[in-house]
Amino acid sequence: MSLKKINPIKTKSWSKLKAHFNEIENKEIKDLLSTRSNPSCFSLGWNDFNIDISKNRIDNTTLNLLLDLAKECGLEDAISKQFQGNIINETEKRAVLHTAIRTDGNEKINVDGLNVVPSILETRSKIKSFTNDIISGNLKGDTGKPFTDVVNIGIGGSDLGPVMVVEALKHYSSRLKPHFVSNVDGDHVLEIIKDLNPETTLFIIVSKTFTTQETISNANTIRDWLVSKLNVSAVSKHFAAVSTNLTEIKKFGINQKMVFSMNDWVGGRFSLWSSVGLSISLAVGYENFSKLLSGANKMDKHFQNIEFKNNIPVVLALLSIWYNNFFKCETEAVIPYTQYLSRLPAYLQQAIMESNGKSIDRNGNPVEYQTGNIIWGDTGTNSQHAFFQLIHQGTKLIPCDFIGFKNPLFKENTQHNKLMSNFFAQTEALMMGKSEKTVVEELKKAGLNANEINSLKAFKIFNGNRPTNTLLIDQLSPESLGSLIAMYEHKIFVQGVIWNIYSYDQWGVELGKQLASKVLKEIENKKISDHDSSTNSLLKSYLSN
Ligand code: G6Q
Repeated sequence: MSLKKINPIKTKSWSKLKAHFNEIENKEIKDLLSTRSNPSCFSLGWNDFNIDISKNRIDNTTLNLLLDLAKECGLEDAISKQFQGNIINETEKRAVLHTAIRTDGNEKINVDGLNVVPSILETRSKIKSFTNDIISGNLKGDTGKPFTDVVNIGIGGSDLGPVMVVEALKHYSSRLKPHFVSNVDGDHVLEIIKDLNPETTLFIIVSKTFTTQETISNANTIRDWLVSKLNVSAVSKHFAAVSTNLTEIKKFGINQKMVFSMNDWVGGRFSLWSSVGLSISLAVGYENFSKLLSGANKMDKHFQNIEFKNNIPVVLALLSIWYNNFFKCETEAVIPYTQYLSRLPAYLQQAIMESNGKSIDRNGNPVEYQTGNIIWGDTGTNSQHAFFQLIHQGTKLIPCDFIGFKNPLFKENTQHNKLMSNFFAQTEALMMGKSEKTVVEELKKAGLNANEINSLKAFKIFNGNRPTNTLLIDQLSPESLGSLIAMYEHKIFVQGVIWNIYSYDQWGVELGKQLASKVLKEIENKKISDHDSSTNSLLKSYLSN
């Protein structure tokens, strides 16, 4: 059964939200804070997550109307269809079950009438023994030496999730050193392998299709390098593969024991929980990988079972729609206050923008409203010294997620209070701003005369009223990270359901790929065919090199 097709802007709640927006548009968050009838609605506690949404341009009515919108758009039905394995990715005719691969094993999940849980657990146990064998040194390279380095060869969904998680969980590292090769840029792969010892390096080719140009080119380059350094029989000991394409894996020369399967009901950008996460398991050990899955599974249960008003992904998604569709915000920023999450914004860019960057609705018609948010961000405090100027005083309204942790990871860390004081201060400053009166007082105190104050004050005023969500979590652990990622995954789905689009396909990445293969042939044959005048002249210039 497919998802319902409901045009959100034709719903009663949308009309009410429009009228309500006119009332609230110019209100100040700091005033709304004191007038809200039920302040506890603006704070969502769950496990070790404490999510404060009170610094938003909303009141109780806004929240209620947004919750009505979710109901009117059939969200409840959509969630159960997703978890039941219905074909909700209709344009690719697939179920969407990344949630199944982090099952706690106590449920039955049917795809085409077959319970897939046993095979999920089987793959997991293969990941576990492989990980343990590599880390313990039981499985060795061609010359009998234990592996020291692991290189993940993949791109897009077969790279961004693993690379983000491995960086995020660096504190929990195993003895193996992880590396990631993704770009078809040959310099990228050569830069990475130049310092590696072929005798002690394991390569994992991660490609659902095993036809992706970037991944296969990098894998071939690395295989040639390995063969030149060792010998052709080393390939079967130094390469593992994660894919659905068993025929191509065999042709590459990979040993069956080193092959990990994938399912077509797990989309690339949601696949880090599957054998695509093999590099995560190797980098942090299977126990930690398993905790990551369990944290995600807990968030899945929260998302499935908790009423919408206390449902974290649902509420965050609705707030995002509020800003995107009513305030007409173009972008959202994600600012983690931990260096370990430096890759989170890039990961979310794919997850969010590839999923909801759509302009055709589920009826096949062009949408009449804005979809897909543009996501960007970087870690605090670094970003404070970079782009925060624009968030504080620029002309654009940019809702931000601030993600912080109560406890640091190093016991010896004496700087955590400094980090977190910035975390709290920034959201307060964004909301409160700084009034003309305060600016003038400060300038007077600093000894400026009236003329100087008059010419300077406008530049020093902060209008404030800039919305933020604060996500305060006990500690960055495999489990809390799993929950955090799953939270964003579900937020994406909720928005897609309400926008009446298909979040789980990605046709928009095809056109450029097709053209690139045509252009490559032309470059190789040194014969340019009929492009537009701009592309023709650029290609001529490239070929004249
Ligand atoms: C993600 C996309 C895409 C995909 C890559 C790699 O949802 O489908 O990013 O993951 O194009 O594809 P392969 O795993 O097939 O190489």
